[in-house]
Amino acid sequence: MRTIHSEKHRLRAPQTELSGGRLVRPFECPERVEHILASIAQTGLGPVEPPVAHGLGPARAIHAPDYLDFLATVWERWTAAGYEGEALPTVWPSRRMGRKGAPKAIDGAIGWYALAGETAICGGTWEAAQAAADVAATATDIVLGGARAAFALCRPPGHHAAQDMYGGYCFINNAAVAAQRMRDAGAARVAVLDVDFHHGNGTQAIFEDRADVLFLSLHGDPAHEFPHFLGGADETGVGAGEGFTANYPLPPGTGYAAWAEALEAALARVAAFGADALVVSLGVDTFKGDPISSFRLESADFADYGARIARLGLPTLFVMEGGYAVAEIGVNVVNVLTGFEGA
Ligand code: SP5
Ligand code: ZN
Repeated sequence: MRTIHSEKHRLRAPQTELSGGRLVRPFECPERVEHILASIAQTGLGPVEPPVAHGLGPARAIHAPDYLDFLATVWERWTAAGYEGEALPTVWPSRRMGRKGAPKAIDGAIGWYALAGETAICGGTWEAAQAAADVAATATDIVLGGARAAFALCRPPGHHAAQDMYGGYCFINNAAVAAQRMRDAGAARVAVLDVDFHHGNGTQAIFEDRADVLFLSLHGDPAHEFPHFLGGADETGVGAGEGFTANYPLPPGTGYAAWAEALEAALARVAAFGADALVVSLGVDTFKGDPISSFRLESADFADYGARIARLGLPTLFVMEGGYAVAEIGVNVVNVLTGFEGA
């Protein structure tokens, strides 16, 4: 399997994450990618290639223009305001503060576009996010060109980013870029299967009112887990998209038997939908050793579920999302990909 990867991910190297009331070293760090590349080399998964530059077209197909302008300028505006730390929101347009459109001041604008406050913006974030979108678009084209599968080694991740919201370590929704690109290239029906520990709220928001993209997510129950406000089993789609969103919230401590049961239910939905292609939002924060998550998957389980996904027989794009047990992230990711290839 071919992997697409950009060294520009390193430009996203924040020093801070707001966690439990403290500023800590971010869980979503550049070393994650180095471990994945090492495992790809060690197992001989296949070549690792740079992306083709696509400009902002693929991101514009799913994100709002004012949001992309904000991402492009936030760091410059933050430093121009005289702030010395990384960019973090302190105010939000909360329930009793309804208004339309982002305020002029960067302090207000950053809260307008943030869905969560843990994710610090630093210089280089926008360039890295654009490179990740290029990675997704380039890998999509490999699958559209007839490959059975490809791996988009995106960083920063994307599945929490909505049309006009960043957070949860995400800025451009790489999986949504891929799914939309498949649609635009003529795939009539695309399924996005999100196996990251966290609910893919951004991807759901982008596709919830559409019947051409089926979104399915297995995740920690939002009653307990980030992103807290979305991901319930009762969210099944909106308007024309009713019946084309499927959530599988699972309790803290979920092990592979229960997880795999939910996966089989989701795979049956993909098959019944008659998808022409599959995008997998691949987060391995379901691993038992993940520092911010609560599922109990073992490394061998990742290979098993890669094989189950392969049994759909669909052209498949894997898009990297979360996974914060850095020492094991490479083995867990490559186990999914080799499990898929060996099936
Ligand atoms: C892409 C992705 O996986 N994003 C996840 C973002 C989660 N950020 C907030 C995490 C808060 C977790 N707090 C749990 C502490 C456990 N001791
Ligand atoms: Zn996650």
